[in-house]
Amino acid sequence: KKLSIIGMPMDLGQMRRGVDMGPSAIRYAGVNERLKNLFDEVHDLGDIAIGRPEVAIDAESNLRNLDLVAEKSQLLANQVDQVVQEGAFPLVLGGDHSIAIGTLAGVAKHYKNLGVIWYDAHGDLNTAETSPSGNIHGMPLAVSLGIGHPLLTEVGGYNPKIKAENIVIIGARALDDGEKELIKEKGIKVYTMHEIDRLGMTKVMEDTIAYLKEKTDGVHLSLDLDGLDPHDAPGVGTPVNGGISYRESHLAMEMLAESGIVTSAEFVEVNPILDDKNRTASVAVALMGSLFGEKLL
Ligand code: DIR
Ligand code: MN
Ligand code: MN
Ligand code: MN
Repeated sequence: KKLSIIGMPMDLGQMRRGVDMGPSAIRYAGVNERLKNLFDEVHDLGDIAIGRPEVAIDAESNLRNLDLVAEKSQLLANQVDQVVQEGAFPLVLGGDHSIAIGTLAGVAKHYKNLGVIWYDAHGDLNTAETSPSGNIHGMPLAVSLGIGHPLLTEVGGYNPKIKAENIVIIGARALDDGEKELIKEKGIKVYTMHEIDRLGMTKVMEDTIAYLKEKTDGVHLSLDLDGLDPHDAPGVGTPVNGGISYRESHLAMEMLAESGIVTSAEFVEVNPILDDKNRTASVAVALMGSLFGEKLL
């Protein structure tokens, strides 16, 4: 089993500076050392070149950094595509959540029915019309469904990447009105914090795994650190109280490891400037350990 780590130091999908340092923070927290015993080979491919581009709002669509996000997403898509082609597991380190546009564009072409687990306080199902912020990090799940600006939906050269019935959102507690409508219209499966409190994470993950296992041929885990409670993961740009705990998150990762369904992953929104002594990056690395099969005993 081979793992390829790709850094995507892009902060163009939102307004808080610092999330471009996420890949550095996660490497500093020891991702390579932590995962090297869980794979036969671990290759750190370094970072996608983002540079220091000048930021700009697209006047026509009101999307922040539209052209840049589209252009940089294509670079990530190409790299991820190559990793999957080589038979390695792609692990992408963000960056804000807009990077999922590129990750999914690179992964989904290799699957007929890619499942997606969206672990997040938010739905990331906005479009230019429904977005309260114009920030593309609030849109990647919609974009991957083929809903959004064509410059974004066409990344990778095909569209859509995924189907609504193959998505499971876990941890939602801050959905915008347009996102709620889209969830209902498309029948997207969502475990909000209410269901997590009520059913427990064990049941939520059992159901998620059973739901995806029967109809997908691969599963991408897109883990936004703001899915966790800000007490456990303070270094994020848009924290929301009442989130998933550290232990519940480990349990979720351990159950995914046991299931063997996950075929690609990304950990996003780690912002070391907003963090408390790199704790959020450390949480990300610990969760990766569980996702890839670390055992307590
Ligand atoms: C909000 C925030 N729904 C937006 N989204 C975030 O700007 O669209 N996603 N923070 O993770
Ligand atoms: Mn920057
Ligand atoms: Mn997100
Ligand atoms: Mn979020």
